[in-house]
Amino acid sequence: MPKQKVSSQRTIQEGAIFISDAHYPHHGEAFLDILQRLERGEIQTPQLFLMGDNFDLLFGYNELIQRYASEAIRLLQTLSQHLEIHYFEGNHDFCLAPLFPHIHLYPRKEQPLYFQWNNKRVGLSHGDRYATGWVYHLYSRLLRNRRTLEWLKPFEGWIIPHRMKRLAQKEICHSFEGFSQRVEAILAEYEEVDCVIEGHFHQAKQEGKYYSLPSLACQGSVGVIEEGQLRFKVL
Ligand SMILES: [Mn+2]
Repeated sequence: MPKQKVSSQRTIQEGAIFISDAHYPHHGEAFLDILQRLERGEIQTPQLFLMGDNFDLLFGYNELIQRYASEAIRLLQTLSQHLEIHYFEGNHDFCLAPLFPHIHLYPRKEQPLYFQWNNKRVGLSHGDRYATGWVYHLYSRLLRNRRTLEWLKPFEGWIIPHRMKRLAQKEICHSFEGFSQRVEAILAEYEEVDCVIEGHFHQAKQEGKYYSLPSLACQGSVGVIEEGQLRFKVL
């Protein structure tokens, strides 16, 4: 099947839903629940934005890792055949192209993307790209590489269950000291934007033109475009 066309030339539409940092399958069932309700038609939207870290650990070129979230993966594969889905890969979910041929996937190195929203220019990315050091950049590039993932495969029976167990126990919901300064540094990286929408920080707050999306795992809420506003709400 040919890749679904972006119907709207990178335009954010009324009713669009932004889900970020669900960290599924750990930290609750809300992500799977929303996908199931979308499939049953109980939740309707013209567009779904998955803003990264929706899975606590998921990457392509590996079958074992998919077993931890097989139903959510299957639902996304089915939904994406008729629903416009944009997926900004995060630091926990990357190299997803082999899994989701019908989703518009944006790896870290392609972020940010710029979308139109009413007459505004909006910068979007997962949020781990800016104001981080070179060690993190190098680590990210090495890990998000097909060869690295294939090279790790013989060790997967040990590495993946161990990582999953550690991640399940990790405390992921924190308040952020000095968040305003961080926001200033991030905004400086975007070109001529009216606003920026990111996940990653789990803050569920707006600071000027910067929206830090709620984490579905932490606040239990998502972003929804209602009456031209980005609102945070529980679905
Ligand atoms: Mn993240």
